[in-house]
Amino acid sequence: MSQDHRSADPAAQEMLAHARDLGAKTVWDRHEALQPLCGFGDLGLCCDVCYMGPCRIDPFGERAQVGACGADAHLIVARNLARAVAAGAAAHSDHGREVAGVLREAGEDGSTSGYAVANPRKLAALAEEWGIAGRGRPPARIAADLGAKMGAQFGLQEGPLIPALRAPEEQRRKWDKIGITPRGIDREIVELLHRTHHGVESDPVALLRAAMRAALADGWGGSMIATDAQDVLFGGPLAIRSQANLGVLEEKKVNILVHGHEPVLSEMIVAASRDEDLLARARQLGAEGINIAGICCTANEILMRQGMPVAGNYLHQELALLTGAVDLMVVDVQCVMPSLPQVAACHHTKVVTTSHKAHIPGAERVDFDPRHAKQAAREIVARAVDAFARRDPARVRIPRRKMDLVAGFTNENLPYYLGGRLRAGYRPLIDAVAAGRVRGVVGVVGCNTPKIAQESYHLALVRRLIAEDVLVVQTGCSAIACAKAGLLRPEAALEHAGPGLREVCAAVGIPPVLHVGSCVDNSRILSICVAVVAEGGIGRDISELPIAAAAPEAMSEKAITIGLYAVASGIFTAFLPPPRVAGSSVVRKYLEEDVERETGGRFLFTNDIEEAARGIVAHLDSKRKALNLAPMLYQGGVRAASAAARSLNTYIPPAGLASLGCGKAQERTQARPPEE
Ligand code: MSK
Repeated sequence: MSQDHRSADPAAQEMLAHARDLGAKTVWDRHEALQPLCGFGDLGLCCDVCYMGPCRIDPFGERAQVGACGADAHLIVARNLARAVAAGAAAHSDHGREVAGVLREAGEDGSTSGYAVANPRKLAALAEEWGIAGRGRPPARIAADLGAKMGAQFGLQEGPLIPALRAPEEQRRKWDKIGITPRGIDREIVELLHRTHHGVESDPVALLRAAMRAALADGWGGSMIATDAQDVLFGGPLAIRSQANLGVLEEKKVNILVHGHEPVLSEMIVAASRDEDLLARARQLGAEGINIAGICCTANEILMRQGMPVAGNYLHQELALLTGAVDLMVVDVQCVMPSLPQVAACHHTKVVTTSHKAHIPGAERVDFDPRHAKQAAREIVARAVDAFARRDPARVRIPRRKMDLVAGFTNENLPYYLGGRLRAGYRPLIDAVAAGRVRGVVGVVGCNTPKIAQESYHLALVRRLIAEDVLVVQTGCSAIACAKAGLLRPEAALEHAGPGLREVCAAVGIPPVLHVGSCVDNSRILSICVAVVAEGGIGRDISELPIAAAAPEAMSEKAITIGLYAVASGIFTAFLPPPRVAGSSVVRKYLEEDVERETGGRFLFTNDIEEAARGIVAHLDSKRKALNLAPMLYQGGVRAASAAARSLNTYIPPAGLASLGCGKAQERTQARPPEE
């Protein structure tokens, strides 16, 4: 049976067919077994905040219109969304806190095993920004002070976060006006959760503003701190070549997959895999070497800085284990499926958890303490080498699919790639936008979900945008999707880009799709916006720029938080599938319309990728018009891309969402939540 309704990636399709032969269950099987999904939950209309319920609101007005406490549909939907935002912000920000702690310890007394300052230039720039004495002091001491000060931002009770002061003045004025200037990250998350407790905040719009404040504390706080601290510890990325897809697994080598999010672990495993004694042991057991590849955002972290290959994104995590070629998968936090040990049991593969925050029954355990990082990393690599000896070569099946890519772009290095060493800056890009060669810049980010054929929306949207002369910047699993499809190669400009974007990419030698990192590195996209505003010429504020964002296959609470901080930062954001907001006209109207008057940004919620693409292009054109920029130089070359987008539009929305018109193409038929 064809698997193309599950994934657009031929490697995934091959492994899904193999999964059936092995009798293995994957996320797609589990998702199908859950159909039909709960219609109340899908609409956001189920409330389990207190123990009088769970209460469910009838979207058709025939039965209960309020919960036991009196909360109506709008409050329930807003509360559910706010709780998702708090969880998403907590995940990113806790990651930032960990890295800030490692940075502090790396400098304090040298007790942190194996970590040191790799990027003194960025450290010096940050020290100046954060008010830390730098001149004449050893980098380690500066790092210790910076790490301590970054850590203190999490508990900051009053006053704006230091990194949030990077936002353009006009944007900060808007935040002040509606009271969403972010304070300490922990404080914002705790306050938001307090306000969602039974009997506290009863105004859905006030709650959504509080959610924006917590989201801003993530984007301009926790995530930005994570990115900065990681760059200091592990080095600022530079454009780098690598490869992506399951074909990066090597038949004759020990294969270790690193999966999760925090590079504190994965960087050390890469280092341990180069230790001569471990390599010698691998050779003794018949392996030709040790191959490290990544899944999800850990993949992005070691790709950006070390050029390590990427095995896949979120929906690839189980498929990679089914190859029988993975000797060990080591995971830390976030986006790690609890099913991994069961899938790994099809072969000899070990799954190892490492974080004190994340245990998986059935997995092996190596406690990872950054103070003894190298020791733990060596232990993990040694276990993988031993597992290789138990691999059955006859059961190995690696899809022969891998694709070249270029990654490693950042807000710091992009000016050099655009303008060269002597003319570094965003001016060439700004001039290209002003002259109508480039329509605008769009960040396409986020996850995969079994609700949508894997990658189909990412690829349809990105191909469509670059054909419309839009420069695309990417993070997370979306970047991996485009990497696997070849869109991160410079040649992709010749194959897919519109004529204006093609000229610019050819002139400066960049791909039309720029990979800027992991989920926390969405902060790099904010920083690019800040730099473009500062350089001047196409808008005095983020909301005036011809830019937009999209999360075409969103799955996690983090994605919702990222979307909300993008909107709060003045960015038009297409979000598919929509979060659970369809049950409240008030919540949808605020997030899709009214919020634009307050922050300059807004959401487009839709299930239709073609509608998202049209909305984004129309938004860019409206911003160009408002700025009085030149008309686009070339208007052709987009029809084929549009047709490709339509052919990949395979998402079938749940009945509940369809009924309330969430997305354009749905009909008001067969739309009832399941009977009680
Ligand atoms: S890993 S949050 S599935 S992008 Fe950052 Fe991918 Fe989404 Fe996780």
